[in-house]
Amino acid sequence: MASDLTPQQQVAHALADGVARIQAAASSDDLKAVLAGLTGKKGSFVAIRSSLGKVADIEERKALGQLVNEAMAELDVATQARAKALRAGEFATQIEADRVDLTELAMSARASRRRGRMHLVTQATERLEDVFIGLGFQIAEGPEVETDFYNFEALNMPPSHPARSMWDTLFIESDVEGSVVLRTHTSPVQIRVMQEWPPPIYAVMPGRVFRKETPDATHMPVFHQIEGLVIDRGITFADLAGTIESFTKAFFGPGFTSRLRPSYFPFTEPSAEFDIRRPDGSWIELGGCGMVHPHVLRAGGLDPNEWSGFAFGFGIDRMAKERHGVEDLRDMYSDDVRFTEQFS
Ligand code: FA5
Repeated sequence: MASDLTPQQQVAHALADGVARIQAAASSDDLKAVLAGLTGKKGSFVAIRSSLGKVADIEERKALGQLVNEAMAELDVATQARAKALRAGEFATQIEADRVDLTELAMSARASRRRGRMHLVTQATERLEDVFIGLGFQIAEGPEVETDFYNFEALNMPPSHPARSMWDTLFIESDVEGSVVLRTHTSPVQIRVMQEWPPPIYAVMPGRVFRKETPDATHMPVFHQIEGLVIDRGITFADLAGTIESFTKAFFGPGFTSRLRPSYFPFTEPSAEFDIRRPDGSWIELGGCGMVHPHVLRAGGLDPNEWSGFAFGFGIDRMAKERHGVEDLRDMYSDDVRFTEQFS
């Protein structure tokens, strides 16, 4: 500070200098540094304040103190104004930096043409539904958590019936132990449909089923079935065989044929296993079928003397596997989009 200036001039000089530096601050951080310089230990105002002690006249000292305080207040106002302006500018810069150009995104998505694909089982289910709707069937659905009654008892498997062990059942905790299960097959939906729909019935019932099984190339603990149920007057085994053959050709293509092998299911009599023959001559089992057992018709509220019918249950996952030549069922559940993208 030049010593030839009066104290008043020193204050005015420091104030003008401070305001100029505040206004020149280029960022909030810069402003903080400028303030520290002005009001810190080495700042001009600290020097002025300490020199006040040397002013002998009390009134003059008071007036000078007042002047310094006013100058500090002015500096404060200038600081607030500059800080506000800087914040607004910095906010605008931040917004600009964070801006996402959606038109650019949309254009790059279009350019790479990356589109999702439906899961193979979903594709197969929709195709199965289309084929059966084409054959005159309707679609029905039932719950995945079932009672023992629908999953077993109404399907001609009373408690302790040995056929219950054909399915490794997963139980849900309930008041009556063992009375609630994760359905082991879609056959319980047969009973629900018979109870709700007046015959004649031509229905397919796709859905997820659960079994306590270790996954391997052809088995999953959670998989999908499509149940079929036809109830009408005078339905015979020939209708069942004809329906399955028409379905095989419609779903897999003209190079495929089907065969029925005698088998056992408690809810159908007679019962059969349904295999398809691939164009290379090999066979694969896809499901079970048969004529609906009279006990099952009764559990569904129908008179076996008036109505007869057939039912079938196919594994959808295995159908998808066959249709697309997938080696291992577990690959279909790998959740790897590169796998799904191979099939459309
Ligand atoms: C049944 O579940 C009977 N409810 C089918 C039925 C319905 C018979 C109506 C008669 C009348 P099964 O347990 O065989 O049957 O299973 C049917 C099909 O589901 C099998 O042929 C197979 O294609 C498929 N499947 C069975 N277990 C698995 C599994 N762990 N993983 C994937 N698919 C399976």
